[in-house]
Amino acid sequence: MKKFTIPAALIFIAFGLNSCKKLEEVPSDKDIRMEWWRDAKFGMFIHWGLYAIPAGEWKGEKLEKGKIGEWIMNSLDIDTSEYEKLANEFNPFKFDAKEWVKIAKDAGMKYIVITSKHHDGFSLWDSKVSDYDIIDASPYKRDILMELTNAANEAGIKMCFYYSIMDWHHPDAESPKDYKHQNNPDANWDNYRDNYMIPQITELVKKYKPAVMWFDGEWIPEWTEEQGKDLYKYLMQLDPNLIINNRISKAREGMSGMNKYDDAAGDFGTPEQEILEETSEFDWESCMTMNDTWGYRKDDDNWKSSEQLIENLIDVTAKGGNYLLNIGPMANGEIPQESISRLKDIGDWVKINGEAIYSSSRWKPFKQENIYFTLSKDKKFIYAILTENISEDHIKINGFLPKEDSEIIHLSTNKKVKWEKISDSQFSLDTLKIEDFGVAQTFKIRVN
Ligand code: FHN
Repeated sequence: MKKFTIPAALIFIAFGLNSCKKLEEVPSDKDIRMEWWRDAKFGMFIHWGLYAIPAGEWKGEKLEKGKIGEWIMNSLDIDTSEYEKLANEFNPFKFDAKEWVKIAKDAGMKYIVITSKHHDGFSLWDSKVSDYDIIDASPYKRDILMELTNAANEAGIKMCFYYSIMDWHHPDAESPKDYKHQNNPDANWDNYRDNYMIPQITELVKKYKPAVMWFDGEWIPEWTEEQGKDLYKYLMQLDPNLIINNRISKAREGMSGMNKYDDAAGDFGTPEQEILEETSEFDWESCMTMNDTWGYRKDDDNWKSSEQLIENLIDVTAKGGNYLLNIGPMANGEIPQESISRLKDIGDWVKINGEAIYSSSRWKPFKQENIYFTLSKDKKFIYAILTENISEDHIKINGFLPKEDSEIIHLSTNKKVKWEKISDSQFSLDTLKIEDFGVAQTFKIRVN
């Protein structure tokens, strides 16, 4: 229901006046704030909104191959007055928050980030400053964000919200200089920001207490680093435990997602559809689709294999990042079967090998030929994750030695593995000639 929350806007403006100073936080405080996130490693991204209805096709016209479903309004140049009618049809009668959370949990995901509002401007909760939301504009009239938050809390999964700064629906954010389907030359960005966007974000943080606010759509010229810093500072006052991605600022370096300058607002970098080549000192999370689209497209069948997704998780973890893997549910509330089956495969792998992933940190080097390494939180174990079977019965590992007289355990079989010192920095390890190799095999090596 629409009701302006002026106080939130005023608080934000007040911060804005004396802002630009970076939020003062000592590194150890940041370490405490980030601890659960760094341990989590694996999360579910959910892109869900009105765009799931056209699912890549508008009045018989199909999106080109490779175009993403949630951008249909822009890609097919659909007028706001036409697109917004989709809200009358949004009735996901098969949506089951507990089921979604269970699918994420069984896959080994520790947090969920859902699009509370994507670029199309439609909100998945009952926003007090908007009529363009699930309660006021759709026949469904259920607070999707609250149902997911409750289910996630119950399951011990952290609930997080994506929020698009750019908004193709609000008249004051609809400047034609940004996109051709926008048509308000008198758009008043400050009005949108202070009386709509900030109150919406405030509602989300206060009412649902998300663990992460995941911003996007920051590249438009109306948004500046200064506004990003103001918003970061404001949100940290609202909830000092909140974690915020770097897209609150202007520092993101294209799809590689890391910051192109220092002192930008935000806690972690956001490579998109990419995995960093090397590790980074700055926290990062690689977000990725399972096929080519974020929002559901009925004709997108370019699915990555389960093997590829598991190897991505290993690769990201070994390089010290998090992996945020996307699903694009259908308009009726169902998750595509192709996504469910891949998540099940990943879940099966992490059930056995998860201790090499969760709470681990990176080991240098993170990889030696086809062996990835991670280090346990207590630094007692190095995990060697072999991603390709080898014909020999042993592998040589360089750079460290197992603790004297210790045992190496093969996680899939729980068998003890023979090892032999070759030199002060090299040993060989019996790979057991694994017949049913699967995607990757983990060896747990005691080092301290
Ligand atoms: O434009 C969006 C896109 O639709 C999707 O939400 C991705 C996810 O990271 N981010 C944007 C582009 O950077």
